[in-house]
Amino acid sequence: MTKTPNMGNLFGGDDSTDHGWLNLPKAQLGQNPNIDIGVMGIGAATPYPVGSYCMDAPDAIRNARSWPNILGQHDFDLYGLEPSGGVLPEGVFAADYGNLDVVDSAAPEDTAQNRAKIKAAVASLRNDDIVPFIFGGDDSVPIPVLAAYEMADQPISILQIDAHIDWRDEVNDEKNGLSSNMRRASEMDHIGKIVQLGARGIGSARASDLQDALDYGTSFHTTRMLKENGGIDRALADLPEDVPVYIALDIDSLDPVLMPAVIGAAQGGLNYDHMMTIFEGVAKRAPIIGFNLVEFMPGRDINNQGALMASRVAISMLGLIAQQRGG
Ligand SMILES: [Mn+2]
Repeated sequence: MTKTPNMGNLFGGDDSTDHGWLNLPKAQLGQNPNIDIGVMGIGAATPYPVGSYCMDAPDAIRNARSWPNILGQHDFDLYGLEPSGGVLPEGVFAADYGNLDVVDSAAPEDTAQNRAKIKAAVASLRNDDIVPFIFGGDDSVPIPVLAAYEMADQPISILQIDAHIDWRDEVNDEKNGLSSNMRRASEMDHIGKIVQLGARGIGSARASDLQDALDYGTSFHTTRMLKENGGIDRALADLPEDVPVYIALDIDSLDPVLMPAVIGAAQGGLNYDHMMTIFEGVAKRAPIIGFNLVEFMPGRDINNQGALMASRVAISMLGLIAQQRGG
């Protein structure tokens, strides 16, 4: 079998996992209080009985781009034609906290333990004033992550970007699964405004789920609305200005042609430029206090295309959070 080198290998990178994402330094919880942004892989939280099909996503994203000094090179997407020192402004530090030791099991005692571990890990980052930057895992991961924001000084906002609204109360009696994350979030006292972008297609919600979300006060902007002239600006105007916001990104919000590596492919999705416009808009509007990228499924990837896209989208968010922390 011929081994095809990825672009990182051409420039001296390697596929091993003993470097952090983008060659970031590795760190351990509670030991690096001077870090601004903490990357962490969380492969599972509360899988449905089918199992956690995204368990290998964090390492696939790490390995998509790993050549030395990648973060020190000019990024045209983030800085345009203004020569920059790289993705992370001077004096802003990110580190990779590795993969949390969660288990791929749908047994209630195991999922309860996963959720407890996730909540504790995210709380530890927050305790050190580190912005959690999470690679899932399926879309059940944000539930315990968001639970860890309970000590927030004020109710926080959520910006969800997803083809699916995730307001099911339960699926076969499981209330903490990937279809229920926004409903569970809405029940948390420390969650305020929820703005949900990118809904489209069939299979995401029953009419009663959508009605419950509207009754809660969720602002929805479907993918078709976002693609209208001024649609992204109108969507972000629904986000309370200067209120800390958590960004819950399901990578299936992207069009499946661009992001094939998902289980819930829905036609007519966003492209990378839409995503950049959304990211830059939210970064201008409110402090970003957490981010997750979930539902990337390496088993469905084609020629590493999805891994490269997930990595690129994440680099953009990393750079924008870093700009906020540096500014
Ligand atoms: Mn989804």
